[in-house]
Amino acid sequence: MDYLLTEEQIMIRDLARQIAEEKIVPVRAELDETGTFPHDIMKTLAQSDLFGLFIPEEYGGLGKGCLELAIAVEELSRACLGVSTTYAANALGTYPLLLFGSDEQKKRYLPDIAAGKKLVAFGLTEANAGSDAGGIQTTARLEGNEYVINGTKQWITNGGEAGIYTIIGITDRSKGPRGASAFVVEKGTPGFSFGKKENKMGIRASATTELIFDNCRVPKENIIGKEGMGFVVAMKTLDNSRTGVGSQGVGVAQGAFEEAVKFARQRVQFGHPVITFQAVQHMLADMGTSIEAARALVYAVSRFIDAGAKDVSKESAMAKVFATDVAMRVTTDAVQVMGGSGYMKEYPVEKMMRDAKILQIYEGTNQIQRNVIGQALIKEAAKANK
Ligand code: COS
Repeated sequence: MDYLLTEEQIMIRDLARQIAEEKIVPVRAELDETGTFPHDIMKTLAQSDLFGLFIPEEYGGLGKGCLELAIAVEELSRACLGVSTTYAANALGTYPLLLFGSDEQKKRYLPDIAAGKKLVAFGLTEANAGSDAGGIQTTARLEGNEYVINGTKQWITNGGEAGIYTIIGITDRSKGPRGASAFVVEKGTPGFSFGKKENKMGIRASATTELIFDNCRVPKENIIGKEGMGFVVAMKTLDNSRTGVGSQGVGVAQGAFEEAVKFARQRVQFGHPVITFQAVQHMLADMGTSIEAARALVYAVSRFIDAGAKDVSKESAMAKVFATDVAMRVTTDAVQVMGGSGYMKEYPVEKMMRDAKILQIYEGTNQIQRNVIGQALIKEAAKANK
């Protein structure tokens, strides 16, 4: 379908696609097998200015929006979700600074992020605070001119690899979620270390670690926004980034779909290529249709955000839940269309199916997304009744 992309957006798509095909496809199986972080690919993305896409020009970026980011993420995801997770988590970690950072913080951090010199990670999740994001235990206590941070963050994408971390800690426990605050912490700060690297089912090229804060002192200027705004910083960050997870879903589904079509044209059974059988055609028809619907929703919500919409919780949750459920279904069906071959590591779809699963879990499970949508519908209905 023609999404009426501008010439610039088409250029971004083509550039990301070229990098994906030339640099990612040849190594994705090995990165997956060995769980190796894609340093060289990150360098290529940096040299191509793709880290600066969504960062304002005044801070060294290209000043583009959510749609351009979605287009780039989709293309990288079409090749390898492990690589695209590393890239997309960088945007997730940067949003707190972009949305709530002071001009000073932006000047200090954004140019290096835009240049790809430093990766970013976002630290909200903890052992006992996943879906229940308000339940975090990490504390940040003000002592003189410094905050002293204590606690452990869990399952943090880009942990250990990133130079900059935006994290949420409790500054006033008595206030519940309103007692949380956001901070920026640099790698190398005394008292800040990393736990074990997780051994994951999928997205194995991406790094996932604990962040351990043991009396880690940061200047009080490292607070993002004001004390007590941490929960809102986290939620608004996720509101912006969840469409990006949707675009990961579109990309991996597209990659798996193309593999399934290619295979079905070549594989002969009962004297005919299996694509000539209606049973296979119907599966492919459903896969292609749902990918197009997911892409249309992700692009529409991205454009809505880029147009300056203020409250996008419901729409971004819709894009995330729809496109990632499509990704799981399509990658599973791609394995099915390819039968025994699809199940073997010789073909990329078994990896795509393993990779796709995380999309229904991270940045808020798909059950949480449905809660967010449900709460928004209740609010809208109450408003309409007034
Ligand atoms: N934007 C601004 N404020 C928001 C918000 C949003 N999108 N969502 C919630 N808030 C505010 C609420 O208005 C409320 O503020 P007040 O106490 O001032 O009224 C506060 O935050 C708490 O909201 P709520 O009562 O809805 O919180 P719950 O404890 O019920 O938890 C959340 C609901 C939103 C935390 C849950 O649905 C969620 O998103 N969980 C998933 C978290 C996640 O994505 N984890 C992945 C980690 S990062 S990869």
